[in-house]
Amino acid sequence: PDDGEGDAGIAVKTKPRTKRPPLYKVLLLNDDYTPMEFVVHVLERFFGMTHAQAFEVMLTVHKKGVAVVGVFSHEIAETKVGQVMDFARRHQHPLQCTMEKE
Ligand code: NFA
Repeated sequence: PDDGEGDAGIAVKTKPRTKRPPLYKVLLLNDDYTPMEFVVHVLERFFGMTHAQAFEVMLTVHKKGVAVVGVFSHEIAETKVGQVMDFARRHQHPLQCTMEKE
């Protein structure tokens, strides 16, 4: 605990620093095999997008190769990635979802 004094009894200011937790981008990657409708469904189901939003984001991934589909705390991002990877594997689609520190 900083008592606000240096070794020689000199007052030393310590800035009150509030620490915000780091955020993580969740990325969806394009592939040649996952059906477009499946990707749209994933975006609606796990990222709370409307059908129109989901379709738009799906097309961005399809055309650009990758897109950020959300930004979350580490724990929430990990959960989303796990849910998408699980769901894709259960339906035997190669869809890939990853996360990276913002
Ligand atoms: N490229 C896939 C197709 O043409 C669709 C897709 C979009 C897959 C976004 C993965 C992510 N069926």
